[in-house]
Amino acid sequence: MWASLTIPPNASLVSGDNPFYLGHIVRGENRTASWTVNFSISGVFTFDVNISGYNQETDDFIERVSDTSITVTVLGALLSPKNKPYSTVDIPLEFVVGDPVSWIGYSLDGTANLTVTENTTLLGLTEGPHNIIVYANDTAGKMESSSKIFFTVDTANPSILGKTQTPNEDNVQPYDSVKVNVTLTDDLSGIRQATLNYTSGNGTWITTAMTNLEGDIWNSTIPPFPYGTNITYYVRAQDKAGNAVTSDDLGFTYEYHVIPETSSIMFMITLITTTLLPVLLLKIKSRKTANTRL
Ligand SMILES: [Ca+2]
Repeated sequence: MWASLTIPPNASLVSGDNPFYLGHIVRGENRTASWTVNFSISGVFTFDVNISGYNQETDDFIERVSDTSITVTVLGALLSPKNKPYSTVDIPLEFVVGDPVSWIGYSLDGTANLTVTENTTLLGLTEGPHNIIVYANDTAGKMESSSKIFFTVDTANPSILGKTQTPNEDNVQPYDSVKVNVTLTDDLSGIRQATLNYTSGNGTWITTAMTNLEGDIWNSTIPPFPYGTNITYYVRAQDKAGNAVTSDDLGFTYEYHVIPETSSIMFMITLITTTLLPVLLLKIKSRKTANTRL
């Protein structure tokens, strides 16, 4: 036996085979066909379900049509808030209703329903997570609801806790790329993005995206600059609610001066002189002592 569903206008089949194969049915047996249908408008919808197949005993073709009516109220859509973090404590409550309704209300954080007649603003929300459901009654008094929307109020800036650079500020030479790591945290919504901004003092700032290496560590690289260049840089971090802060805002100044390449050679010469000289002197002294014995 087969069951087929006539989909009414303004409705669409979401899941379920159509026609739906019910298998061989013996007398007195029940079989179930199921479909999921989506409605775009409110109204009274009639479904024609057509059952057909052959009687195995008589070989007669059997066909039955049953019509079932259901009333559907489509609330429309809850446009705001959305499932996301907000950087303000006042958030618009915006919705559209598909058809005439007798009542609209909402429940914020599970509290008792508050009646609304039009779009409004949720005022003075506390920092942290919230949820909201909007309800509507159709003219027959049947209640429909939106899905529960989860959102977060986060007005606090991210934190820039620490910075390391490689090579160190006093040891950057020409041809050295400078790797900058910073620790960025944000309690409520988390870090969305960070940039490293640097200038060689020529009036132009270069912005590069920082990469989240692991955990709270974000990284970017400043390319090599010639000897004598002064590099100034800052980090800008933005959370998922849109709050942003720079290391300058927090009073941190990041800069370095590119030293000559030979500085390292000079350093090696100094090292060799200071460590080898005592050894040479010691050897000369030892030989003199040996000569004396002869
Ligand atoms: Ca934040």
